[in-house]
Amino acid sequence: MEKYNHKDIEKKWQVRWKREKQFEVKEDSAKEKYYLLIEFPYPSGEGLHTGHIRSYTAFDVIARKRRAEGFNVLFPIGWDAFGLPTENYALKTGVHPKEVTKQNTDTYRRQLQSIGFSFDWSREINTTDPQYYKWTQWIFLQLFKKGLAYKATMPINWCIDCKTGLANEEVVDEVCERCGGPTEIQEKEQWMLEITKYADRLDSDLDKVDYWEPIKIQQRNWIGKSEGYEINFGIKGKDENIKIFTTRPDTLYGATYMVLSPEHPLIGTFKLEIENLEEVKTYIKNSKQRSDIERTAEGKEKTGVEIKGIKAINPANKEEIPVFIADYVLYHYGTGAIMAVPAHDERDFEFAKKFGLPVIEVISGGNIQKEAYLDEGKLINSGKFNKLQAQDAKKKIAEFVDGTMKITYKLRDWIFSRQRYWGEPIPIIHCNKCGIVPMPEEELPLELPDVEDYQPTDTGESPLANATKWVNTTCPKCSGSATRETDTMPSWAGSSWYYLRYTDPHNKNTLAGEDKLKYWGPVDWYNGGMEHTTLHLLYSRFWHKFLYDIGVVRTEEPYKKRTSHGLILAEGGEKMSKSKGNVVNPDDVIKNVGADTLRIYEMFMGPFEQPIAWSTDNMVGSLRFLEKVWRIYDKISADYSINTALEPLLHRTIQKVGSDIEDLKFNTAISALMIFTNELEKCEVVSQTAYIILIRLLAPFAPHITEELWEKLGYRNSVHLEAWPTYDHVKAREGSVTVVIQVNGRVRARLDFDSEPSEKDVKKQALDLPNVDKWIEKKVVKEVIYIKNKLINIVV
Ligand code: ANZ
Ligand code: ZN
Repeated sequence: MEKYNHKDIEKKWQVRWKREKQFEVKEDSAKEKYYLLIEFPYPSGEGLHTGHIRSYTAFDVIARKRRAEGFNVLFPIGWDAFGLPTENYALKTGVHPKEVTKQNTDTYRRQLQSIGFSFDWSREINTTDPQYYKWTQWIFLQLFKKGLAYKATMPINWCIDCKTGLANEEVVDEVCERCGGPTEIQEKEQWMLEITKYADRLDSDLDKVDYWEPIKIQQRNWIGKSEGYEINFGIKGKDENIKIFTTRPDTLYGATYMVLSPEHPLIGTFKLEIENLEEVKTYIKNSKQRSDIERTAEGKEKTGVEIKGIKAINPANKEEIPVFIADYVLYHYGTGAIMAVPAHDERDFEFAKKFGLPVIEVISGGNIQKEAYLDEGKLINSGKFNKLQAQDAKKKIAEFVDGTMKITYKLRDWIFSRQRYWGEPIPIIHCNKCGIVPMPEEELPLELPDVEDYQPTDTGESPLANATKWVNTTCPKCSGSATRETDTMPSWAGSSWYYLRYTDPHNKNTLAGEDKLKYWGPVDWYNGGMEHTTLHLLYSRFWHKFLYDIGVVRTEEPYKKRTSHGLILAEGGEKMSKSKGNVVNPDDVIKNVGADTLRIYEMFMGPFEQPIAWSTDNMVGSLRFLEKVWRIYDKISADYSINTALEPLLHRTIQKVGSDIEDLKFNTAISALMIFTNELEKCEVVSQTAYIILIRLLAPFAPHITEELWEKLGYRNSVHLEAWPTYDHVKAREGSVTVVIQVNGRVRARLDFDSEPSEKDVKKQALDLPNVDKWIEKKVVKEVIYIKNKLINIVV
């Protein structure tokens, strides 16, 4: 046979699959559906990243396996195309963002097609298409009508370079997530979405979904549910109270001072009584420039000012305690005020040391001379509550001082305005007479006007404000003259519901037909970047729950299962970046070694969930593997009786490749295929049956070469329409050995070996097992008795 020529083969099949619309799907009630989703890419100017290819290949493998298992598989793709990078690039080059987006999506489409992904291209969507964002705007209007979208003046994070407001989630380590530039706090009128209304469900419904554990943990931490009590502290000589939120009412007798956040309204109320008002005011002014993250950073030097002339009363022991303002207390958490217990809280401890405040130990067990004691223990110095366990004292002390149980969340409302051009216009009209008026739904989409100048402004207004013709309109209510909202939506808007549109992408009457949503929903498996856990994933769960509440979707959660992939780094382990010149261009790789080799290499390079560095040297191994598979074709024979010795390995390979794919262990699945291929290569002739199985198992990973070989084998149908191979449990275990492991004659574990193990191997592996180690612990191993292929007894 001729040499393996990836270029011709890949071209040939890509053309044919497209012509035959092989991966387009329709609803089919006779078949069970499976909806697989990968995060749609942001079409950047750099083109497709090797990292995209890693996760897309992985899920293309799963999509192909599911089809082979008989499912009706929806595996769509589209473009998340609004956003700052495109706009910034457009500003730099003078090309309109619309044109930039078109160029970029064309490149991405060509690149994705050159890798042979089995996407249903007839369902391609683009968030910047007015026919798409019509429905993004429609959802916004529903949120507005239910009171979940509101306008408020808020101190927000402002990116100085991008000249736009950012959500809290978009500021990472004090810099703008998009441009890496500095951010500051500015007071701005903003559209907000009340995601906090859903905080409780977003937290508790995590119990109902199958998300990878680190993803659940990260979401839970971000939502930050906290159960505690609100307790009132009196103010000496006044009727007012200071309400605090605490999770530790058991430490109430140790509260030696109080702290108000600088924004706390009580400071205004007591203006006349405060003896050092100037000092207090200066402190408040300075704290405005610090973000919440900065203010609460661990180990940050504590600052604050005592409010002189005001004293609070500890409700437990009626003692007078001083009141401070300090920026380590946040206004938007709890009640914006705390009781400070330096003996048992680290921040309070640091603050008390600095300001020479008393530290009273109320939970025994620590060394409060040195540090705050955070753990459990018995109460001391706490009047009639002494000797109680801290846990048990919580409720009792809270009740004693009339505290009320309270659940708070760290989650804040979603800042939904951006002062930039390249986003969905917010469909709201401002009328002098009627106020804020929603646009009539029939008039959607509200298209982005084609302006000449979309440069961000220095006034903090969106560039749309200059599009006078577009801005000036009439009020839908009173027909008087009115103006349009000029802020646009953040790029997280379009991605919050895109998975719904894929089910019915061309629908003109609704965001997706009810029957389609019913058939395809919910997404069965969704994979994406860990960096999207607190942004996109949380936002889209929120929108989905809202759509559920208004009867648009039928499930409470959008995604049944969620996993994440590791990043691909440049050779040497650094991040790939244009400025470092270390970006691997997939086009070059495909030209040199082919898409199938690229796919195999990216699946083989390392554990899927871990970051891994690119290595062009290692990629050659993947090419050699495919060449080997190709060459074995010349050895096949129709004789079924040969290679019987390989039968157990064949069944084990089917078993392992199948289960490894489900566990996202693509690297070990490929290594199993390599082992099997090497064994076939050693045979002088290879039975067609064995070869066919190899091709079918390899097909999801390397779709082109396997399709070509399939055709050569004489099949008319695509290999990708074949059923997934099955295996025989008994045969898979043939020749394998199970050794029972005893410690002092008691069975503690078992070890499985594919073939007869050496005595040394058994001993080593047995002693390494945690369940065996536990029984040996620090005892001396006196004797190890081994009965070949059956049993090992460790005597201690
Ligand atoms: C007294 C106390 C004693 C506290 C102690 C802790 C330990 P989580 O679990 O994160 O909800 N706190 C309350 N409101 C705050 C605010 N606006 N800014 C900064 N800190 C605030 O933390 C709850 C605890 O954080 C509360 O319980 C309060 O300090 C503090 F030994 O009250 B604690
Ligand atoms: Zn009006």
